[in-house]
Amino acid sequence: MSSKIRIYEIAKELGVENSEVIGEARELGIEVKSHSSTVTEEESELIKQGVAELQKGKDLKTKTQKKRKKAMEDSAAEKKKTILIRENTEIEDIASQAELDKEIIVKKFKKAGFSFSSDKKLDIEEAALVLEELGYKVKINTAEKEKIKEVDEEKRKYKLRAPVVTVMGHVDHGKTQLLDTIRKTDVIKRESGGITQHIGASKVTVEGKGDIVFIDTPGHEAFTAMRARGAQVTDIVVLVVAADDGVMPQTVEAINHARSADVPVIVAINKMDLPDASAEKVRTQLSHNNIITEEYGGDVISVEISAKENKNIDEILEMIMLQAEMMELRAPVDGPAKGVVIESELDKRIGPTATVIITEGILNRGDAFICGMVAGKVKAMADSSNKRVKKAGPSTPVSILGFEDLPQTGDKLVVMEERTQARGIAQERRDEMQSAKPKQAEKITLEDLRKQLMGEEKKELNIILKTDMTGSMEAIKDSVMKLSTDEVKINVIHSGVGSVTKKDIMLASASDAVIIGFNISVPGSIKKEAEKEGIQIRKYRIIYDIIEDIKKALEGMLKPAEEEVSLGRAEVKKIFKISGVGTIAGCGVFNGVIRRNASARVIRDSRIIYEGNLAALKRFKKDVSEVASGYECGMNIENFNDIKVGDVIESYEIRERKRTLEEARKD
Ligand SMILES: Nc1nc2c(ncn2[C@@H]2O[C@H](COP(=O)(O)OP(=O)(O)OP(=O)(O)O)[C@@H](O)[C@H]2O)c(=O)[nH]1
Ligand SMILES: [Mg+2]
Repeated sequence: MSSKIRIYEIAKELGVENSEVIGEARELGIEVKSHSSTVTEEESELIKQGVAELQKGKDLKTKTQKKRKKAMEDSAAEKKKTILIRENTEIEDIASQAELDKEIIVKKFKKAGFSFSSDKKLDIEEAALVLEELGYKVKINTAEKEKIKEVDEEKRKYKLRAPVVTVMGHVDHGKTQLLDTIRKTDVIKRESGGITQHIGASKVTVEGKGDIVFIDTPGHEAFTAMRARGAQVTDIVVLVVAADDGVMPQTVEAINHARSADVPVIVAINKMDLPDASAEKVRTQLSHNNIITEEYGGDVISVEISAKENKNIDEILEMIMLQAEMMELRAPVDGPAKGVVIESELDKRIGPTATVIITEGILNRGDAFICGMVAGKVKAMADSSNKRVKKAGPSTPVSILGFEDLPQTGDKLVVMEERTQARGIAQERRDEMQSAKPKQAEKITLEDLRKQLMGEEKKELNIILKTDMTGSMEAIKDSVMKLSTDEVKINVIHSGVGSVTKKDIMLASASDAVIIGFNISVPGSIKKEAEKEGIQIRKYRIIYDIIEDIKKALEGMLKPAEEEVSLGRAEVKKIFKISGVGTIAGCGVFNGVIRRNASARVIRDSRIIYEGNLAALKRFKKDVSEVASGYECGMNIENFNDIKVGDVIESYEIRERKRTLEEARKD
């Protein structure tokens, strides 16, 4: 007799699941119960053959899938052979030109060994390499290449430059106070509500040691983007932590920004003058966030200071200088000047201005430049103490006048030989933006569609936002959008820097929007226009107030929560059957009140057996609206006659209660 073989032995030998072997055996008409069932040697051979055939089929399937995918990629490449790229092209842009999924491109990048984050800007070489591998031809925006003068990096003259130091930390921990003390200024006093809502740069000379450029950032949670930008242009982060408050959410956020920008951190443990200050506690908390100070055996410098009482301020300056020396920060002083916009605003009298930190070369009055999508010529420049200057070299923050339009924060400024060239590039970049735009507007998610079909469209609050500066616009937009929930949505349908215009009113009127103005004034004629159109213009000076007000408005739009409130209970003592009326329950109220118009339920042995309304509530044959605890009454329940002695009748109401946004988010 041939030996018996168990199912799991076959599965193991073939490297497949037991279930597959069992399935195949049954297909062949061999009776098996489980993986430990046995089959004969011949049967085993038959099963093995069957499973092997199946496997082949599967492989074929995945191969076809792979082929199909490749064909898709190829045909996309075929259709659109040339892709236009330029310096700092975004992955989105390439994906849309290539008509490929963003993920495919991201994967290729990773495979090619480039570090990658989704908002990464690509340089020309990287983008070209990957696209060519995907079968595309690449056209570099030659127009730009020719116009932006090539510089021979090797021949440039490099000089030491001042460190750019960004001060970060939680709200109210003393960042502005520290800078005020260092600069001997009084910026805090001029701030609305005593909080920083803009990014500000200033150059400070430390006697006998050199210059430092400080960037003050806001600590309020709304300003994440501003802090992130602060970290990007910086060489060193000074993390201010109040010793009485310790490490707080925006302290942690600041640590993360510093880490992702890969810049060294110096910790200023502030407010050491306060009685409940504990530097130890701060250091321990920091160590939990991977900031290990020297005292704890790490390499992060920490200095205990009091910004208010001017204690140890020299020491922190010295530490910054030391750190900077170690970093040997250099920048070329020849070649076309470059810079980064850290803030921009629209001044009614003088037009658009921007604060730019120069990163390379020397910017001169009269220089033509391109900055993001805006061309310009330096008409005037002022340093951080508002003194007019003719030149500005690396690591100098200057406010520049002469932009043809408002640049965005983060835009890069590059000096050009001719203003016409700059205008040409600006035009090209704007055109490109325009052609990319409508595609985005068409995007409608399945979710939206489903909701529309089901007639449960979201409630929406449309907002037009006008602010004094681009940075605050971004911060407000971000934090306001975050307030949206599944039920109520906020649309910032338009945002801009500068005062409210007639166009804004028209837009608000057409789209039923509220206009929000931040740190701007509204001319009388516009106010009248708004009144005529029935448009609300709400003005604010502090970002918290905007968020609070919008929260309230949204909460008003939420569907109220329904809550059951128990009013009282009665026990059934006697039953009367009255023909034509039904069953009347003679009850004693033992808790709260029974109300005629409230809902009622019948409870028997702790189980609800009926819910409905009262048809009648009587005391001594008289109809009453309610009966209080301690009294007897007669009740007739609508459409329910199966009442028994011992049942409990509960009177209850459903009340509506306003929900908060937090609740709505959890629901
Ligand atoms: N006792 C004491 N108070 C301080 C010290 N430093 C700052 N303060 C006070 O703390 C409060 C907040 O200081 P700011 O400098 O405005 O704080 P900030 O970190 O710039 O705050 P945001 O810009 O809103 O993030 C002010 O009332 C300061 O006077 C200090 O060393 N000791
Ligand atoms: Mg501040």
